[in-house]
Amino acid sequence: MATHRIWNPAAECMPREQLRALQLERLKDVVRREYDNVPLYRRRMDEKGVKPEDIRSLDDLQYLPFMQKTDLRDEYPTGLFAVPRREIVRLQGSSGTTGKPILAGYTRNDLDNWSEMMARTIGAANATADDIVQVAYGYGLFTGGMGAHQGATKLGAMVIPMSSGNTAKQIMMMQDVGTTILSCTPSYAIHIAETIHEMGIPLSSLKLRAGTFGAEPWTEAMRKRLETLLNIDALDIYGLTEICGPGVAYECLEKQGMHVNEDHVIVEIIDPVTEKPLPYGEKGELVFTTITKEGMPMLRFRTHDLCQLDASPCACGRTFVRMKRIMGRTDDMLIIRGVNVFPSQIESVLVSIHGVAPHYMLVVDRQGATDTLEIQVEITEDVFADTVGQLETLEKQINERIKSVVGISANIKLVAPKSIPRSEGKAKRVIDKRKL
Ligand code: DLL
Repeated sequence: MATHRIWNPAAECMPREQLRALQLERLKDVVRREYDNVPLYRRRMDEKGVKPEDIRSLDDLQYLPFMQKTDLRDEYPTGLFAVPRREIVRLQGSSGTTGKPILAGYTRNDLDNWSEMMARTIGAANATADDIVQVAYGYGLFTGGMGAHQGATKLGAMVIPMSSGNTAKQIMMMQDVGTTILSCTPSYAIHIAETIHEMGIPLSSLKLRAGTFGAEPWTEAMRKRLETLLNIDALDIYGLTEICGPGVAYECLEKQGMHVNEDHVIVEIIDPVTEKPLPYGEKGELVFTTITKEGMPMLRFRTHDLCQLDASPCACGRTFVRMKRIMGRTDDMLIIRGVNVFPSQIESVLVSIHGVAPHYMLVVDRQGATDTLEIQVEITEDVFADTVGQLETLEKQINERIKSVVGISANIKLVAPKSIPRSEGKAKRVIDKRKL
């Protein structure tokens, strides 16, 4: 039996009755703020004939309109902010469905709450001020680096803000400084672990004991592999930019699903087709409502992540409902090397380049622990006759444009006109060969 250290027992182990009362009070408040301050919400609620005062119980949540990633794109950059610009102290972001990122704004209170949510997350690995947390999530607009950094700082742990990449240096720091907790994507953790073994570094020279891994789908088999290769507890953590970033839900050492930080967010599962709420235990799409956010609150944000909720009590003593591993997505978003990629983004780049036909195929694979992306691009008849040098230049140009818009580099393979299979129904544009 694992022993459980709990960062904030008053919140994390709150009796459910009390938690629900708190959620209702906070929900009423956020709905009022959204209605008063964000034109899109007011319009949507008016269209549905719902007023803030109609929210009298948690069940009334179902009468509120949904929000989608496309709303963030349409209201880009700041149309969903619910407070004056000068109260926003931070922007974070992630890729949207087109070339523009989606942006989230945080007030000072939002940053405090996010840090708290992440302190609970890293704290669930039994972390304390005695720990050394190496953050190998990317820093920048992506929420992984900053989120883990702030949470570990709030815990009082010592943070090594490595960001991702430079694996040899990551390993050197682990050895020299005595990192106890590694925070990065699971695929990068596997890459680090395999490199440690390839370099012949004995595990006894490391002090690692846990990892908080997320931002992309992974499996129990990957957990076992990480735990064996590194001799650690590998914990799943979940979040998304629109809600706060990482820290929405986190696993405890029971490893039986991720506790949702329910005093800050309300989680629902809906049927993605009928959009009706489903009871706990059924598989459906996760929907989140932020109840403490000030800068850019979200009511009923549709994540497109497929999951199941589990309301049974957990042996750790936390009372927050748990979500199982993410089981897939209802849309075509891919996560490649931790970056969210929509085929539509790639298409928008391709159609803007002369000599390229709007026919392409994305082939995603995994070499070792690293995702690879090959883009097969059909060229037009006139360009087909070009010299090898000209075609190489075209490949380079496509790769650079993809890199700047999508954020990852790809292997561009130009193919002859009419060689990509045409489909009569929904075009199949992605072959994902990764076997997680
Ligand atoms: O990935 C935030 C994050 C950073 C979470 C670090 C965990 C650790 P976005 O870039 O907005 O935010 O991507 C959010 O990533 O809707 C899921 O599809 C996927 N995702 C995040 N965590 C997990 C996980 C961050 N543990 C999108 N398992 C989400 C599976 C995950 N998928």
